[in-house]
Amino acid sequence: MSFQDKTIYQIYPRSFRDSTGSGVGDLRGIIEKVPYIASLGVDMVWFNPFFVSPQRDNGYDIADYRAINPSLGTMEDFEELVAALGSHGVGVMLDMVLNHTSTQHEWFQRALAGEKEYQDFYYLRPAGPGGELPNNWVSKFGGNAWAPFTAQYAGMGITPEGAAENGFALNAAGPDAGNPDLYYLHLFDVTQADLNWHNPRVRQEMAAVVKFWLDKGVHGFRFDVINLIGKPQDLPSAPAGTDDRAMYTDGEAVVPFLRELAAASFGQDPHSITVGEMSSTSIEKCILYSNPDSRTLSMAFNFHHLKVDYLDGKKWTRTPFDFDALKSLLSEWGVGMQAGGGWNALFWNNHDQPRANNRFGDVVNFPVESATMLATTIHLMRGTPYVYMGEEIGMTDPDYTSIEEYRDVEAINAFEELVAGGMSREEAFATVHAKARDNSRTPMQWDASATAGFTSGTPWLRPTNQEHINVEAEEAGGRILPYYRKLIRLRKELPLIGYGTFAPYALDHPQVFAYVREYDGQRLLVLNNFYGTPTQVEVPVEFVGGRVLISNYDDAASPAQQAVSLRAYQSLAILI
Ligand code: TEU
Repeated sequence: MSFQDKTIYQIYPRSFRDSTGSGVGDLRGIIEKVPYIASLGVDMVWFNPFFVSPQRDNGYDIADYRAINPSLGTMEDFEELVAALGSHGVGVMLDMVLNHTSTQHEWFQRALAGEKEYQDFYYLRPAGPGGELPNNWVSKFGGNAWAPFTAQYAGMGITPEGAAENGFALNAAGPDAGNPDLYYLHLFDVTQADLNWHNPRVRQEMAAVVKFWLDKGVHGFRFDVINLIGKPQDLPSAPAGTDDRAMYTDGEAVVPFLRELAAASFGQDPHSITVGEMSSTSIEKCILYSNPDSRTLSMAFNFHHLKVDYLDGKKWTRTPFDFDALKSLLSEWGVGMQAGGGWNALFWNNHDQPRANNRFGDVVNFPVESATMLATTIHLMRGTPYVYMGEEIGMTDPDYTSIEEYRDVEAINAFEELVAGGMSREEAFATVHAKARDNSRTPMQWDASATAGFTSGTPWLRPTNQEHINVEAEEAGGRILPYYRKLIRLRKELPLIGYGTFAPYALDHPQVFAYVREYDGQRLLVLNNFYGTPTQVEVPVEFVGGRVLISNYDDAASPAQQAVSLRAYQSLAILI
C-alpha cells in the first residue's frame, strides 16, 4: 500500500482512555475515542503492545502473542476496535515484539522445565571455566545481559516467591539440574529473554504470529528492535573499550531473516505497511531494511536525531540539544535514504522518549509556536510522519517531584545506578526527570479535570498540567490541534509532500533548518526557526512572491524579497 501520503498516529493503550476506572487505559476506552482519532485525518493507528504480558515492561514482555491482556480488554473488543476504526478508513498497526519473549511465555517455561526443543528457542550459554558470564554485553535496562537460567536460583537465593515477583514462575518440576551454570541472554529486562532467530522453528513461529493478526484484518506492523534479531551465533564479546551494541546490532542475518518473515507473512498482503524500529543503526542498513527491492519493510525508524541532547552519547545525562548535529542528521538521513531508495519514518515523539517540546522547543514562552514548528519540520519532509498521542495538543513532560512517581523499570534502574555511581540524589532525580520514558507515557489529557478525563479512578501515572493542556481546550480555540489536522490534510492534497525529492537548504544557518522539496514542476521551500529569537534567511529568488502553503503565524505573508524574516519558532513553507 502506498504510505507516502499517509500519517500514522501512535497510541500507548495504557494511557489513552480508561473505560473501567482501573486507572489503566484499555481497548474499550480507545473505542470511545475513535471519532476523535478519525477527526485527525490519520490513516493508521500504531498501538503499543496489548498482548498477554506480566507488564514488567508495559507489554513489551509478551507471554502470549495471540491474546489480549485481560486488563486491556478481550479479543472481541479488539475486533470491535478494528471495525470502528475501519468504518472511518483508519487502519491498525500492531507492535510485534519478536526479538524477545517474556520469561512467562510458554516457550521459556518449557525450556525451564528441561525441554531441549524450547531451550533452543533462546540463547542459553554456559558460564566460562571460572564462572564468568558468557560474554560482556550489557542490558539496555542496566546491569549485564545474562541471567542464570536454572539450577543456580537456589544458590542465588531466588525463591519461587521471589521469582514470581520478578515475573518468573519457577517450574514445579524444578530447575534443569543438568546445566548448573547455564545463562540466558536478555538485552532488555531480566524477564525479556532474547529469542534465537537462528533456529528455524523460531522464525516459523514468528511468521505464524504475524499471519494470525493479518488474518484478523490487520495490515500494519511495527517491529520492535528488529535490527537486533541477527546476532552472530557465537555471541562474541565486545573488544575491551568498544561499544557492545555493535556486536549484536544490524547483524548480517537481519536482512535474510526479515526477507523470510516478509515472504511468509505480511509480504503476501498487498495492503501491508510495515516499519522496523532500528536501534543504533546506519543509513546503509536502513536502505536495505526499507528499499522495496530488498523485499523487507516499508520504512525504518532511527533514533540518531533524538540523541543530540545526550552528553558523550549517553542517555542519562543532561545537556542542551546540539542544533548543528540535529540539522546534519535530519539532512543526512533525508538525502541518504533518498539516494538509496529507502524510506524514513519521521517522528519526534514516542513512548520511549521525553516530549520533544521539552527538548527542542520552549514550553514556557513559546509553547504553541515551538510545538507547531517542530511538527512542520517533520511533516513536510520525505518520509511517513508519526504523531504520538498528545503531541497534537502540545503535551509536555509531567512535573513530577519525586522518584516514587515514576513507574518505568528503566527509570527506576537508572536512578539507582546513577546514585550508586556517586551522583547526588538531587542530580540523579533531575536526570531521570528530564529523560524518563514515563515523560511521554502520562495519560492523554482529554479535559481539565483532576484525572484529565482519562479515568474515573486513580491514573497509573499522574497527569500534571491538564488544566491548560487538553483536547477540550484545543478543540474550543487552541492552535496546535488544528495545525496538525492541516499538516495531515496537506500531505494528502499535495503530492509533492509525499512524493517529492528532498534537499537541505542553507545548512549552515545558525538558527534555521530549511529544505526544498520538488515534484512535477512544483517546489516547496520549508523554513523552520528553531529558536525563540527572530532571524533572517536568504531565500532563492524564485521563491519571492511564492504562495504561503502553511505557517504557524497566521499573518505570515509571501516573501516580498529574498531576505525573509522569521519570528520566534516560526515555520514558513513557500510553494512555487
Ligand atoms: O525499544 C527499544 C530500544 O532500544 C529503546 O528505544 C529503549 O527503550 C531505549 O533505548 C531506552 O532508553 C523498544 C520499545 O520501544 C521499548 O518500549 C521496549 O522497552 C524495548 O523495545 C524492549 O522491547
